[in-house]
Amino acid sequence: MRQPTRADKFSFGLWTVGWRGVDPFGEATRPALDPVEAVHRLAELGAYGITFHDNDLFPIDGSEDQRRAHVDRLAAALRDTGLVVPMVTTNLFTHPVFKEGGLTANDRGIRRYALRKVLRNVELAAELGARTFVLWGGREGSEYDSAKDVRAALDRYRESLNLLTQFVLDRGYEIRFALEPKPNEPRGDILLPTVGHALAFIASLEHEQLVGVNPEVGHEQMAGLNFTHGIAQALWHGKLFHIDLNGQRGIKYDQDLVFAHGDLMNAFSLVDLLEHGGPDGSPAYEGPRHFDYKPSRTENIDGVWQSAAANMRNYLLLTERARAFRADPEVQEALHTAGVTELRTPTLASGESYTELLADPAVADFDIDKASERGYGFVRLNQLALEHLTGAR
Ligand code: GLO
Ligand code: NI
Ligand code: NI
Ligand code: NI
Repeated sequence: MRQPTRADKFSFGLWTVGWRGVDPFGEATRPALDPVEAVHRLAELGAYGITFHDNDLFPIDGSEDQRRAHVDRLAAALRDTGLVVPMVTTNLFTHPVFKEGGLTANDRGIRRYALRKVLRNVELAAELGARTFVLWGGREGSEYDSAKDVRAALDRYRESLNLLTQFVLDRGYEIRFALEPKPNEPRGDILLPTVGHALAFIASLEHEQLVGVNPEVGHEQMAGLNFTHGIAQALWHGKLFHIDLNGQRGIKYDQDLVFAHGDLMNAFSLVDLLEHGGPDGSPAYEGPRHFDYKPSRTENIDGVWQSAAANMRNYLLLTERARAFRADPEVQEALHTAGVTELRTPTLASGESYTELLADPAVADFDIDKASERGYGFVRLNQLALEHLTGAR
């Protein structure tokens, strides 16, 4: 198995390897990690980029000089290693001021403060050459239905996105926004809970071409949804601007496991789609392969780097397995039997209207009993996938 290289476009949030293991029941199990150290270690492991929230780098209440010093230190580490910053994001969730929300907080003063915080960080994103700005609204939501006017909150969300997109247009920044859906945690219910909700919301925006989604494996799976299906629909809408890869085992708290350490079959179909779902088996997605995971609390710093490497290795392993799956003539034949390729043929003939469809005797006399006899061989197809996945073929 080959080692990851820059060309693979693997990126990591500074908050991932930097997570100290604080959870609702326990304190940190690891010391703080210097972002400069993280940049150097990730570069050695084969990553091409890092991403960060403003406050992964400098404190929320720091001075301008402090902020500059932290940014300059990071920029120097990027120069030393050649790593890039493809995406930047804002922390609108840690400080108590955001306990009731940021861009959609009931408190107007907090909303204005949050908007300014995002605008300032978009300036920083542009300075560092980032092309994507992610917004994860972890605190945008409620625990109690009567406590949040959801329609007013969506108005305020839209107002914010309209302002942000106008800002990048006016400034001439080449930045697009990506909304990251999540059903719950930390709020009881978060606004824009799934990819589908986010896509519908985006269609209502003034500059909707500048806004897409940043789906996370675990977030959709926390809602019991099929992540590969969500990604396919985001691609279909031309809205997959970024992705958060990790692992999740079923409907429970946000686990942020290493990529593929959750639903392995779904990870396989995801990589197959991303890497081979484009025209003629080319990649369907060209952006960063970004990991948003947490090194488990049980790990010391060695385990942190082992887990970082595991994310990339698993992605490459699955890419290789998916390639073998596609290249197997038996799989091609099974796909054909399953009708997977047949679905690409339009239902109507070219230029055909409902009048002709209604008048078509072949349709009127369609033998539904005979058609019901068809076996699709989906189980065999899935078994072939599993055998490639496990290296049995
Ligand atoms: C939390 C989210 C969070 C976002 C990050 C980027 O569950 O996944 O880590 O990805 O804030 O905006
Ligand atoms: Ni998450
Ligand atoms: Ni997560
Ligand atoms: Ni995420």
